Amino acid sequence: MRILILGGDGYLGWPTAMRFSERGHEVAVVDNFSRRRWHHEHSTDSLTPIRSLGERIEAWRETSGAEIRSFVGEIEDGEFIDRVVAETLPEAIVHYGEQPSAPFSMMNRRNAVLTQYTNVIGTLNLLFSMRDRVPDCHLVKLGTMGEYGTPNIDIEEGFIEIEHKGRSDTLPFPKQPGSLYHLSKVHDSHNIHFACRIWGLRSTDLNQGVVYGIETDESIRDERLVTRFDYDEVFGTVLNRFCVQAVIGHPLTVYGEGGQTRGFLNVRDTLQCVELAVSNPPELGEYRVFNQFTEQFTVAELADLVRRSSAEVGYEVEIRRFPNPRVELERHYYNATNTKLRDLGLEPHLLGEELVHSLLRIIEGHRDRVIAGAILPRTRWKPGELEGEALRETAT
Ligand code: NAD
Ligand code: USQ
Repeated sequence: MRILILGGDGYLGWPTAMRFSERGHEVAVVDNFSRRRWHHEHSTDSLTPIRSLGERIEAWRETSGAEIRSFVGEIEDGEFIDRVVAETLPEAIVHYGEQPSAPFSMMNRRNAVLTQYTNVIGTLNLLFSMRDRVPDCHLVKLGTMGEYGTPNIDIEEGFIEIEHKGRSDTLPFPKQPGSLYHLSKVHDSHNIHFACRIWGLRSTDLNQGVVYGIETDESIRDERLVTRFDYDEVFGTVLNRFCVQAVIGHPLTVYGEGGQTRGFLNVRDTLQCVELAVSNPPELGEYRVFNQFTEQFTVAELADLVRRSSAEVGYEVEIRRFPNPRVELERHYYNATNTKLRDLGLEPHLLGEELVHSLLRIIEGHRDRVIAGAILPRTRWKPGELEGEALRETAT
């Protein structure tokens, strides 16, 4: 197949590009390097020393013999993305190319506007190009479990059957996201659903949970193929952060009570899920949603797992509760359905001490690159609210 990967220089996009290329597909990637730029602006960096996209592509060619084409530009530039779609005529588009951080989107007005503009307008431009250039193409769009928020009922996969005043219908599941980033994904979902209903496009919206891990089958073949790995308070996700904190002797930064529950998955399973979605496309006109995670954990459970696993390899780890910089429930009901990808054949890599050990080993190899000052939470959902409390920590 001809597959276009938007955000192909990112944490998930680069390993995905290699995976589809390895399977013999014709792969092209699009990126504007905004993730690299935002790190530069915040004086942070990936823990893993990632190569430029050009070097990665060359290393992949040497290792596998396969070519990956690249296009550098902004997806929200409608003419640019239209040219790329017209030139590559993809049969599937995997769309990772958005601003992915909740804290980044809550930092200030500029970042909030940038997040919603780049994410929502980027996807809208893409939908027009698909309508006009490749109406049969399958859009596999990365959404997020955070679109649903934490309702006090079971979370379904995109839609819920509702009975109301004696009548019933299947309608989009209610959305109550907790950040302006997560909200941008809700707007995307509405626009994509609209394009399927009105123009007859086809799409799979992958409501993905929090991803952890570094290695994939392709990235381990050559150190130049490694993907990025972030641990800073803006771009790092919770389990990746906890593992880096364990290695450098920083207390694990549990926000609030730590009872926040989320869906999680290994980066290897992200690749499996995206492959399953691409290989099993929906009908034209169909908009479907898969909840893409393999297990649910509370933040406190993850902290315990990291403490336990680290102790086994000689690290003494302290868990600390920090005043929660976010506005979110710290104790709540959470039960999300995730059967659709399993029905298609997903075989999860479950989280355990072995995985944490392997993460710790990889992190140890780069510990001299850790910027310790980037770890403490500084971005507040309500600026001013926790002023003066940032460093007042409660030992558990
Ligand atoms: P990432 O920032 O590493 O990757 C996104 C890539 O897209 C980056 O290389 C960035 O430079 C590029 N990009 C961003 N905006 C662009 C634009 N307007 N034009 C062109 N390129 C652009 O993030 P990631 O962690 O790989 O996440 C990929 C996608 O998956 C995102 O949409 C994110 O919201 C979603 N997601 C990620 C996670 C996770 O835990 N990492 C979980 C759920 C969903
Ligand atoms: N948390 C801590 N300590 C930390 C970091 C986070 O307690 O040091 C808590 C947060 O308060 C939150 C939970 O851990 O309750 C998850 O936070 P996170 O930063 O790991 O993840 P989140 O902000 O939700 O965003 C990440 C990705 C995003 C993706 C989302 C999937 O950055 O791109 O959409 O996970 S989901 O959470 O399912 O919406």
